[in-house]
Amino acid sequence: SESHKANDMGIRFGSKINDVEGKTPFLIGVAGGTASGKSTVCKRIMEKLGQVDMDHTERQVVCISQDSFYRELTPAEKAKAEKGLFNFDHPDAFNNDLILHTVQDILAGKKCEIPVYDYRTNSRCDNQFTTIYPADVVLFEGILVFYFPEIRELFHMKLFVDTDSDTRLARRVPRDIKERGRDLDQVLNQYMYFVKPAFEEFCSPTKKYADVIIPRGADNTVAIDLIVHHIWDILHGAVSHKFGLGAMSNSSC
Ligand code: UZR
Ligand code: MG
Repeated sequence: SESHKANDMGIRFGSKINDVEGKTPFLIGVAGGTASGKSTVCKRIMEKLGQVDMDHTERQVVCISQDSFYRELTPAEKAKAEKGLFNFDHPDAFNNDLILHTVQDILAGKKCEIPVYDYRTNSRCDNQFTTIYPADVVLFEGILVFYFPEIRELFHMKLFVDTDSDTRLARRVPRDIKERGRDLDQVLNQYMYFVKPAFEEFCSPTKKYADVIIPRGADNTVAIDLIVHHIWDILHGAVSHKFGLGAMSNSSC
């Protein structure tokens, strides 16, 4: 069909990744507070673009998480982390150079290796990496993906998942206990001392950089449908975007 034809720039939706190596993917940043539904929004976008059940070597929409880029802690910081006294919601908790270089590689259409992080030990898994293959669309989600201007300005589209703080806390508590091996006191203390203040200081102010704010998160099917349609149009060259992946040249942006 017409919509599956390659556009002027050679973006072929439905072709193998080997064909897109070296091409700039459409890069989407997804920010928002902890447990706002960032991962779920990304999953929905991937599902709606029809990519989820594909093998990773064929898939053309990939999602990566800022959580994979937590930096190695010093022994003193590790001791603090064990007592719940390390601030994992601060921009300095991440290896931001690695984030920048990885995003630059992704934009260059290169295959990259991403560290694997273990929340139970608050550290990187030794010698474990996830391979990210070149794709047409890359989603990068995390609480602070819009914090540093050098990284922020690399996104072609910026989404902010805006979910009420009480809803986020209500989701965060069972998740930390079940999936991340914490106890209730530790979770609530960490939330009060670090997570909430850091959200207000570092994450919430980045909402102003978003192109689209998604109220309520993944429940907001209308917003997700609109975004997916827009991505689809860009991939098929119906709409231009500022980095010139689209086919139309007479756009105002
Ligand atoms: P999302 N986090 C941990 O709990 N432990 C770690 O070792 C590393 C990170 C938490 C971090 C942040 N904060 O709020 C959350 N704390 O992971 C971000 N405390 O993940 O975006 O999925 O909520
Ligand atoms: Mg997450």
